[in-house]
Amino acid sequence: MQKPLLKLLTNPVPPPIPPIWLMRQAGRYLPEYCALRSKAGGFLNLCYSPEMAEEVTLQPIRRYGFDAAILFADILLLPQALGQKLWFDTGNGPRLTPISSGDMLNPDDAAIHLAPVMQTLDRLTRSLPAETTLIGFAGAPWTVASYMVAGRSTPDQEPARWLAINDKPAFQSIIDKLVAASIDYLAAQIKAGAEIVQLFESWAGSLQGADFEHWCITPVMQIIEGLRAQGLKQPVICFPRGACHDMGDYVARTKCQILGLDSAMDRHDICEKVSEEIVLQGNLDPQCLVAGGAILDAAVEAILRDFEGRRFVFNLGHGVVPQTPPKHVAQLVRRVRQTR
Ligand code: 1CP
Repeated sequence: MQKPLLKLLTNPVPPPIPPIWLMRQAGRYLPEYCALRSKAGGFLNLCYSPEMAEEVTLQPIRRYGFDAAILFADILLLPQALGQKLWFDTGNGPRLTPISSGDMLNPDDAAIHLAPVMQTLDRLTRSLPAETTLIGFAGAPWTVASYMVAGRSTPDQEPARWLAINDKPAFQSIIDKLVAASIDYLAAQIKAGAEIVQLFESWAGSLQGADFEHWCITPVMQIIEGLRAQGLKQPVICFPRGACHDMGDYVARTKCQILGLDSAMDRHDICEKVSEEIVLQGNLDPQCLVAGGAILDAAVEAILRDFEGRRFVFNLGHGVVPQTPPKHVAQLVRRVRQTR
């Protein structure tokens, strides 16, 4: 039997039941994740231990039987592999020593640094159920650079926007290093067993017009081109969260195969603008998953109705939030898989 998610990509006819997986399906809403994280003594220890990262990736698959497992890692492991200091302060999210130029990055030891991630994928190819697709990922360069320049999470990516405007060559040198390193990183993930890769552009919403084209579209296009140039044909999911750009143009230029939609994107508009060759993914509001009950059922129903006749992957519009009751996730999966 072909895996449902991979079958969706090769078959032009939409299946009666869409495949389902969730961004951040592993994480703090699961008690078994919290238990292992405290045993590991920190989030990064989890990411760099192939045994524990494998276990955390499998936890939501055991509970819910999702159609895809996403590698347990983080978009900020790549800057760390390029020599930037990274740590996680409990409660405060990621911290890095800020950089202002690509000269401060060194790709020489990146592959050695990231070898445990490849071991996690290799283990997963053997431990996942036969029907589950394995997804690898990286952050898109603009999003990753926004953390590298600010040294932390920022609501509007001001430090990165400032550098991009005031010293464009310096910011370009960071983006160029990230493009090259992301191609190598994703190619290695594919060789280690990832069957699809997702590029997370979580901060697409802070740029528009020519800036969006230059810092969001071009680098993502270069990464996908770089993978194809190596003969790697695995599908790529792009998730440009909050983008105000025309999504028809975005998919045509990046040449992604799957487009991830955030919860604010208008499903009717997207269905009109994006070619039917492109598989859509999304876009349940994670807050509906916190609410559960009739609110959740109605939101799921609306998505199934709006995407009827389209090839799509059921997912959220952003990651599962820590306050989500695990039983609401079970309700969601049951509802999506219930024959209509
Ligand atoms: O246990 C903890 O406290 C750590 C919380 C956590 C987790 C579970 C972080 C820190 N990262 C992750 C895992 C993770 N991150 C995965 C794999 C797990 C899965 O999806 O099931 C993935 C794909 C990511 C990707 C990621 N990391 C993104 C893109 C998606 C998004 O959420 O927009 C981003 C922006 C990050 C940076 C990051 N890492 C961690 C946090 C809390 C953040 C976000 C910081 C911010 O809000 O700006």
